[in-house]
Amino acid sequence: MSEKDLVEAWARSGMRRREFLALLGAGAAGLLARDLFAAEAVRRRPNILVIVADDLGYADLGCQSGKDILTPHIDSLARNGVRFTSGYVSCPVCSPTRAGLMTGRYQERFGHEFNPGPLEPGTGVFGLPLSQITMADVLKAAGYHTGMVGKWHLGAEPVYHPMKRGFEEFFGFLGGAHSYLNARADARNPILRGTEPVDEKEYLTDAFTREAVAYIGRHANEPFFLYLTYNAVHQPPDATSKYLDRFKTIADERRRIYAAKLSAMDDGVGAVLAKLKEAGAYQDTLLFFLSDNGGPPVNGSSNGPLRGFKATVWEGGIRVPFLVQWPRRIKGGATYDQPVISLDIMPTAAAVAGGKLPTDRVLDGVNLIPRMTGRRKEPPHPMLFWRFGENRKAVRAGDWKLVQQGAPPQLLDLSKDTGEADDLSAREPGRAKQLGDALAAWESQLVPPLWGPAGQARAARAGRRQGRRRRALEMGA
Ligand SMILES: [Ca+2]
Repeated sequence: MSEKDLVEAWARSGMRRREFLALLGAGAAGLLARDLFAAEAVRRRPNILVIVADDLGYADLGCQSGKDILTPHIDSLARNGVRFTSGYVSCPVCSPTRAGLMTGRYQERFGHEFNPGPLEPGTGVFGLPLSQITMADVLKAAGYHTGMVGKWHLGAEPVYHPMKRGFEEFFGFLGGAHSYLNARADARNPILRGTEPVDEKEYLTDAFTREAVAYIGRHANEPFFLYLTYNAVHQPPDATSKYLDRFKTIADERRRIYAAKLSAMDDGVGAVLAKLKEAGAYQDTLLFFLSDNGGPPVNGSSNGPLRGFKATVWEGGIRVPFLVQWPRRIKGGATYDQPVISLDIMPTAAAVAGGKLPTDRVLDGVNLIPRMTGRRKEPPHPMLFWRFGENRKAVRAGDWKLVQQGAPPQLLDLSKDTGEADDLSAREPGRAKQLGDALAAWESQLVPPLWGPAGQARAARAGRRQGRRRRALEMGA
């Protein structure tokens, strides 16, 4: 029996694959059918596209109840995918969240607790420790092409470059922020193609979109992983008239510039989706969209009903827009209310890619696909934890959350108190203690931070550069 005959016989049978294989048994035809089905499964593995926005508020997208900024393309991800209403990141600031996302692990397990601070290549030893296996490592090993466009913020030294951490292509910058209008404004933090500085002329958000679209064009015929990390809508407040002119009705200047920056990113997501469709890859792309932390007051963002903002462990710092679509497999237009976290992205991607996750270390994320299809009903995470220094810690278990934000712990019932206004710790001391004990047990698994908060790091740089460099390299090796 030829391959063609076998496929036609299966199509005529109307059977499930498993039934068809059972009918064929262990003979030559059965073996051939097994090989064919396995090969097709490999060929049809979805592309993986992770789009990270920077400092985007919880309530600024149309699909998140935003009113004054139209975001039709990002909203389409909610319409055609799943919107997670309690989607969290593992830190309220940029770099640690990205370290967790890239590894599927609470970043405090390996000391990546704080931002590296202002970028100073040649002086900093900060970076995602080399002991850590990245999502790009795993997907590359599974046969995916791996590319990155955008902000890295996981180390500026050559040893931490994205192309040393599993990515085969890179276009973007290594630091934590960048001018959108003048690529040469920051000579120490250039726009790079691979490792070479380029003289970028376009508005940076548009440039990242251009590069992402080109990447998809180059790699649509193989399974690919694209990590597209816009620095929009992070500071500085740079926007062009093309986008500003859309928001003449917004009187507040800060909000108007923010709207323009967000609108540029929304156009970018639209261009990426259009390219996926043009390349015939739209149905078979698993796409994540999220912000790396909550909106900060300085950029004009809004976290809506949530308390707090970037750099706090109130909901406004850690609960973010979190959208996932996979048209081939996941029914669109759904919302999912159980808490999930950015740490889930790597295990989910590895599961659909047939990638091998490391087994010699604790992973904290879980595969979200069975939750999205409804096959598994239990909450993905009985508890979620946060630590951002000694004064900012939190734990969420079901609807309950214990928050220690520079003050004695407060106990909150998120089912009734989205805005975290009503401290119930005096009324429910037993529950508060239980959550506090769980937090302490989790903390006992963590290591001390590899570096301090940015201000301390700057001070330390002057006096203890050599010692710290040795220590960080030792711990990272
Ligand atoms: Ca950020």
